[in-house]
This record gives sequence, C-alpha cells and structure tokens, in this order.
Amino acid sequence: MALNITGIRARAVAAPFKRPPMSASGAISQAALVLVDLDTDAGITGRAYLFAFMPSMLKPTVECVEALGDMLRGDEVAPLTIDAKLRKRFTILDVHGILGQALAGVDMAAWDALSQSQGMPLAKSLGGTVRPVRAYNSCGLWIQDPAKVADEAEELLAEGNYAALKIRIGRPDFRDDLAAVRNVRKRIGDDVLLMSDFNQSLSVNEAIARGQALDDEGLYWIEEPVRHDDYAGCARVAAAVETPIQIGENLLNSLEMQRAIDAGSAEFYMPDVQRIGGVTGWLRAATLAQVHGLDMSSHLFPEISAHLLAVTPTCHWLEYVDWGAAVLKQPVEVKDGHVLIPDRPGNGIEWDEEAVARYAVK
Ligand code: SMN
Ligand code: MG
Repeated sequence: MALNITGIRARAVAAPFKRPPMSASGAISQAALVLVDLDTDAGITGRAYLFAFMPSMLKPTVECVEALGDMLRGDEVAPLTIDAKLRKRFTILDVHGILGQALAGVDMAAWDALSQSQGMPLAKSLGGTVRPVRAYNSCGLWIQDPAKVADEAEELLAEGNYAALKIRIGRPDFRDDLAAVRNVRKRIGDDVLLMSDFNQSLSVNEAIARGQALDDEGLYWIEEPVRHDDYAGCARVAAAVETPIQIGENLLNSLEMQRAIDAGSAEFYMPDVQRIGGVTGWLRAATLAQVHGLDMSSHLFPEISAHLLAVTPTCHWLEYVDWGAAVLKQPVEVKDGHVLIPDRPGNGIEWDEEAVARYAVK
C-alpha cells in the first residue's frame, strides 16, 4: 500500500548548549535547529532535524524545506525516487549549501516515515540489526585554556563511561595545543582514545609541521587539518604525518568523496548525514568506503547516525553530541561508551513540544 506525502512542515528553534562549541574556525552560541515533519496520508509523520549552524540561517533553511514540501505534496514516500526527482529538478541551480541540507532533511524524514510504516527501527528497515554503536564524546574540549581541559576531559568520560574523546586544536600558538593535548592525555591515561580536530584552520605547510609535532602524542586521528576541499593539499599532509588523517564532514556527495579518495586525502572518512545527502547519500558513501577499505565514522546527528553506522560495512566511530537532545522527547541513550539504537519504529526522533515551544524562533 502506498504511503503518500500530504505536506512538510519546518520549525526553527535555538536551544542552549551545555558547552558552547568554540573551534579553530569560530564559535557557535546556540544550537540553531530546523525541525522537519513530513506528514503522510496514513497519519504517520516522518521526522528529522537540521543543524543551521547560526540562528540567522534558520529562516532561509525553514523556507527551503517548505519549498521542497510544496514540490512533493501527493508524492509517494519513496526516498530514492524523491531524491532523484528533486536533484534532477535542481540541476541548473545546483544543490550545495542550504538547499542541499534541506534535501537531506527531507530525505531523512522520508526514510523515518517509511520505516515507521514498516513498524521497524530504521536500522532494521535498511536490512541491519539493532545493536549498540561505539561512540566518542564530542560535547566538549573546545579551544580553551589548556589548563582547564583535563578537568573537562574527566567529566566527559564519566558522562557515558566513554573510551574515547575528541579535542579541538588549532590555537594561534601551537605550544598551547601541545599543552592541551598533553594535559588531557596525562589525565585520561593511555587506554582512552583521543581524537583531534583542526577544523580546517591550517595551511598545508603548517599542517605538516603541526601534524609531525603531534605524531608522538598518541592521537587517534587528526581531523580536517586544511580547508575541506583541498584534496591534494590534504593528501600531502596525510603522506607526511604518521597519525591518521580524518576528513569528510564537509563532503557533499559520493562523487566528492571519490575525488578525495582518489587524491589519497585521508586514512579515515566521517560523512555528515546532513551534508552527504541524508540517509540515501550516506548509504552511497558507505559503499564507497567499503570498496576502498576505508573506516567510516559519523559527524553530529547521533540519533540517525547510529542507525546508519549499524549498516555501514566499515563502521568505525559515532560522534556523540547532545545538540538535539534539548528538543527530543527521548534523546539517544549512551551506555558504556555506546549509543543505543532505540528499539522503536523509525529513527526514534520525537519532539518534546514543550521544549520546542520554549526555544522556538519566529
Ligand atoms: C564541528 C562541527 C560542527 C560544529 C562544531 C564543530 C567539528 C566536529 O568539526 O567534527 O565535531
Ligand atoms: Mg570536525
């Protein structure tokens, strides 16, 4: 029986962060989220949220999602068909930026509606099983006073009995990065994995120098050392630095991922479900990672990423952040350093309407 779209609603919220992100590429003051509700003629509503990065981008993102909803009214909830239709329609405009994020939001909500209609968690609808997915706590260790990071590292580990954390680096003076990494390592011991993220802040030569200087510090990966689209530059860094290089949160589709792989840009890949094209785009990226034997992790969106990593052949690490939790009825649970995929139909996202009203942006 066909499930058809009756409309798509989008709402803007700006929720507070427990620990506001401050990366080498700037600060983010509020969790600016667009909540997507895809209504169907069976009474099922598919849900997803998008991260607009800044409150000023909420309105255009909402309008973009609503415009896509107008194009899909009456269409069957068939995510691959919807993806093909919309991408064909937007060929001349191109789908980078906010439009691409809106496409991903619609895709995620459509997959949610579809798997709800099947009465299965998304991971099961995709042919996988519900299982815990190992995660690192990425909710802190932003660019800050190197003397304070060790206390925060300890707090972050305790929040979910984690075995891995990510520290943000790229301070103006590299000695402060080194001090921060060493302080954290000293406190967490040798058994905890420590990922790191430069957030695209370095030139290729700086990245090689800093990366080599960090090679003896036991970091598990160095993320986005240089601008995300400089695949050749990133490959020079990857060749010169022993610590594995991780990239992918800014990849917009699997063709871009193929280009990055062809260039030898990195050892690890971590697509972001909102950038790579929703569930549909993720599955294509996951196949590519498998074909090339590359470990694949997720970026943000732990709720949906847990389902997706459960069906990713080269599943590596889930990035846990609590940025959507403030507006969710049942935020994902973390136990012993693993995100638990909720055993209920769909992706598990339901809004806490009271919180949504509290943080609504008109
Ligand atoms: C990141 C992404 C988005 C906002 C802040 C920080 C970071 C990460 O690159 O990988 O968590
Ligand atoms: Mg990153």
